[in-house]
Amino acid sequence: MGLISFLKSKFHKKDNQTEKYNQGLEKSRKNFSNKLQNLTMKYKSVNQEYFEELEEILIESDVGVNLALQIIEDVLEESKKEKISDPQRINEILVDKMFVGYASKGDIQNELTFLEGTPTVLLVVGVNGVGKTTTIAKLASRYKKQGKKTLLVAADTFRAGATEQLTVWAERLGVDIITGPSEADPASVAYDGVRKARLENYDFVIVDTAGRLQTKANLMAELSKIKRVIGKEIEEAPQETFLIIDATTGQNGVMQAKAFAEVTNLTGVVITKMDGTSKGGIILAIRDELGVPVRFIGLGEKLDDLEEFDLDKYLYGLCVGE
Ligand SMILES: Nc1nc2c(ncn2[C@@H]2O[C@H](COP(=O)(O)OP(=O)(O)O)[C@@H](O)[C@H]2O)c(=O)[nH]1
Ligand SMILES: [Mg+2]
Repeated sequence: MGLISFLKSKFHKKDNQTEKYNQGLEKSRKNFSNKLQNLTMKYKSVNQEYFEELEEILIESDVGVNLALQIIEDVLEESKKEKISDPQRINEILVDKMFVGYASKGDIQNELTFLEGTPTVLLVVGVNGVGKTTTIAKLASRYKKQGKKTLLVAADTFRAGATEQLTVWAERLGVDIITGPSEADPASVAYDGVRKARLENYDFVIVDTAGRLQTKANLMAELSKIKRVIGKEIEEAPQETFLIIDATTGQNGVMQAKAFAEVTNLTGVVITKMDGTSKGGIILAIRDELGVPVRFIGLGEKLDDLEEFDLDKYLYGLCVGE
């Protein structure tokens, strides 16, 4: 059984476990799956042009050129081996290969892990405007609901209003926050936060950063200083470093991801604003370029519009939906 049929039987219409994904991925689905359907209707049997058009559809969905070429090659190989020329079935193989493209890149791990007695420190990085602060609020809300004693740390002391924005979220969520004076050294605020977390037995600490990407050397210096001071308080911290990428920035987002991956050891990526793009293939591109798992995706501006990344739900939302 191909993946599409499997997903259709896995996600029954009645239960709403894919509702968020289906809604958030609506634009992407309209783009991707309509194009696939049109292509299927245009050709009775597949040929060279069919595969060229298929490759174009993948690239237009921001899957990335390298991965698109690879997926097409895999589909071609299997279709030859199995002697399949029906476009409908070729498209099913395509989705199988998209799955493999993601899954073969390593770990699939999403939820954070918490250990008794040591706070889990999450460092959040990414350029201005991608949705860092919003994602931090969403994560704080999620884990607070799970009973985790959560502390926010406003180490973005660079952008005017950033500390205030995080403070407003902290108040709304009813979680604690550590701030510093404006233009304070981000590392010193981070240090104060992690120290408080250790002394007062917090479970979860989320550190907001400015993520300035003027030069790689600067960024590297700033992030490694923050990491160093955090590590002084809690040896294994930060246990997690998430890069936030705005899906609507397309291949530019992929470039940012590569730049950050070069200067810091990322443990996950969060892709925001999936609801605002028609090019949902960016998840596959990021995974292909970085090998880092996509841990969560943002599907809207509201607090509960953050979902744990699930490859099955994602591919279902992109290709089938409702
Ligand atoms: N539609 C949509 N908007 C989002 C999402 N995540 C963040 N935003 C919006 O993106 C804008 C910038 O977010 P912010 O958290 O301030 O970005 P930061 O500069 O990286 O901290 C805000 O208007 C957010 O509401 C998302 O998943 N979907
Ligand atoms: Mg911010």
